[in-house]
Amino acid sequence: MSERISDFRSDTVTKPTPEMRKAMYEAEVGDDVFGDDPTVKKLEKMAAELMGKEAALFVASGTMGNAIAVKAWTKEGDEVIVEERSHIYNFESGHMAFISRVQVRPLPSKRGVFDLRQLEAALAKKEDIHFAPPTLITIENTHNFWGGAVIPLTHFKAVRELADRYGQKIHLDGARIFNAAFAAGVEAKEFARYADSVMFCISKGLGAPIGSLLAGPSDFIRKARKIRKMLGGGMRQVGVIAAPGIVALEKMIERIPEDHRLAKKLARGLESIEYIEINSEEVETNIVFFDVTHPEIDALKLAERMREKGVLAIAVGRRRMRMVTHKDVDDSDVDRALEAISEILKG
Ligand code: TLP
Repeated sequence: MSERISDFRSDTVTKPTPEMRKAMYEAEVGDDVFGDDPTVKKLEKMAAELMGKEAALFVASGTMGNAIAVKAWTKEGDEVIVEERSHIYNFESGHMAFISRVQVRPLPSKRGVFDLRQLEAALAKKEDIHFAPPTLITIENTHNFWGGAVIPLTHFKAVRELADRYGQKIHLDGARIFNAAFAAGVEAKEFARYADSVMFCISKGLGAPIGSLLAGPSDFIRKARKIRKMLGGGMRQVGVIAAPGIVALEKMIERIPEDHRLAKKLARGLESIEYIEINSEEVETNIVFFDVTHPEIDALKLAERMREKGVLAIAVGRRRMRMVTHKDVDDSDVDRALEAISEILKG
């Protein structure tokens, strides 16, 4: 096993910068359940402003932010419309059933973009006695399991129009909203304005160690704060973990295009390796999915052999792999990964 590790498993693996560690050390703190932590308040205010919303709430994780949002917008027995590959539906341990007791209706999509006729058909059933009433639509941007795809603003606008026509709320899973914003050449709040609430993560491409922010109208955030408390997420001197989040929002957003450049480079390199199937044109942000078509080496085996060479990636299926770029990998890590993969598949 090699000493140096090139870790492409996720952008969640990023370590806090020295500036973040210093901010943690120096953070002014107070009891946040009493509303006394000035550092948390500052982070929440910054988050609300960035998303163009009235208020925001600091939560432990993206999953917690999404779970609280669903709980706050729905009542048990409601239906929540999600995209079939979405994180909130597939990778959050079923909190919608467990915590909110709602029914989930997954709809297919083209790279995260709903067929609007299908979406309208799902909403139009609302008055029928047979059906669970839909009350919430969730959208994910960028869309993780569509390979970091960017959902265009035009789609947000169209979904908003339908949501308004049928009295629905929209929650945006914006775990990587700044990646979407850079790729689309707009500000993050341009997406958020079509949603009633938005969750975004500071613990991914922005490099903070912990946490996410949930933003929305003041009364929604008041309710969300109460739900967070019920879930055991009311913490005390939280400033020590909010402080690196402030550094993340001030300093790290602007470096995100670098992750996109590296992902593109990785995708183009993979394209020229035999037994790899990928369309590098589809790589829009920092997430790279590809298929392994080797007759003897499947994705699991490839990931294992890569690990022996000090390169980490995730096999997400028998043939499918995911690699994610972030601030703690650079050009030399990408070169090394390409070399390792081509060596393994060659021989
Ligand atoms: N995604 C993680 C894994 O859970 C797959 C990753 O490595 O990509 N929404 C989206 C779109 C996400 O990608 C994630 C995390 C979350 C929500 C949840 O965030 P956390 O991990 O903070 O609970």
